[in-house]
Amino acid sequence: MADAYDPLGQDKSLDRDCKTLSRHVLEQLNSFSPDAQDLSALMNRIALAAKLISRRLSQSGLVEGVLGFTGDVNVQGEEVKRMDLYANQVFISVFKQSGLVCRLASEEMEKPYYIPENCPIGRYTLLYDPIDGSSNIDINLNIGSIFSIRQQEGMDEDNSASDLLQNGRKQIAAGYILYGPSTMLVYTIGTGVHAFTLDPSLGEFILSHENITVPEIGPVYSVNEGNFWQWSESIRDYIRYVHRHEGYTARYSGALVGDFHRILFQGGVFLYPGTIKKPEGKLRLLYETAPLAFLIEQAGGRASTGTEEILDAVPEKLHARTPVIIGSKENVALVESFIAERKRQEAEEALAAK
Ligand code: AHM
Ligand code: MG
Repeated sequence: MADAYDPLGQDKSLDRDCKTLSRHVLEQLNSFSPDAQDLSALMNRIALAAKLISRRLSQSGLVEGVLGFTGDVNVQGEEVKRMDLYANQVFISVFKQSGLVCRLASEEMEKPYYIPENCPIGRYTLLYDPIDGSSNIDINLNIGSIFSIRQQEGMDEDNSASDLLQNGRKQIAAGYILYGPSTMLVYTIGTGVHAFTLDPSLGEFILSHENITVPEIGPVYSVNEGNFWQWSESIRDYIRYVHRHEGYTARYSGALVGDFHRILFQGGVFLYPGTIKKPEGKLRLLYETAPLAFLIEQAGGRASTGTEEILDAVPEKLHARTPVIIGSKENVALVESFIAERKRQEAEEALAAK
């Protein structure tokens, strides 16, 4: 029906443009309580970090000192890129004086970073991977940032952050930012998974996909097959299976966020299993696999280490790694079935050898 105040019927597109991230969080929680306001403000800050990183990336080929290595090696033993450091610093700067976050922990910092002025009132810890898929930075391919928010449960004198060594079910929010053809922010606060797209003309993330569900099964398997001879026999069995059966296709970009994003929308499975050199795999639990596990469970999928749900895994240290099998329920179960079958065979062989 025509509206005297909206004769051109523009309400719909205006409504869409007003679905910003902070408003969405409050709507999801259906509350204006202090906790809801905090979460909304936290997500707003993360969006600001995303915009700053996105802006720098969009000009990276033209500006001196943005691309390339710093010459340093981080706590993970990996060479640090300039963008890794910049993005790490962006999150710190954005959360300084926020009054919200007392402590940040990231892939690029050996120990958590405290913001003492926030600690009397800051009730949250932010865990993050500032740039995921660093090898893609210098060649202008997709990269991401991953984040996770936990309640701060105490403050250690020794800076060990032992309260963080708890399972992923302690997360109150998690998500990622994908710097692709457009910049997208995908998040959950335990009420489904929602995606926002950055509108550069507005400088705002606008809701683009609400209540995303991952298909029960999908065609994609995403894994670095260059590690084939480094894997256990069970993972090789699975890969041989997908090679010999129709309906599977491989996709691997070298950036977890991009590969995960494809699977979230189209179904399939991403794997980073343990290797001979790295029995726990490459990816870190607290700020890479646990946040994505929270998202995939909220979207109706699964994330497993091969022996337990990722969200149940308890890290032994801040930078603990874990093997990961994540995606559509049926695809994850298929990989697990090969792991279980090998285990059964090994147990039988051990029994026979007695
Ligand atoms: P990064 O956070 O240092 O970039 O490392 C994580 C990345 C993931 O994005 C990606 O899935 C994986 O490492 C790729 O590793 P590989 O080159 O061993 O396949
Ligand atoms: Mg990473």
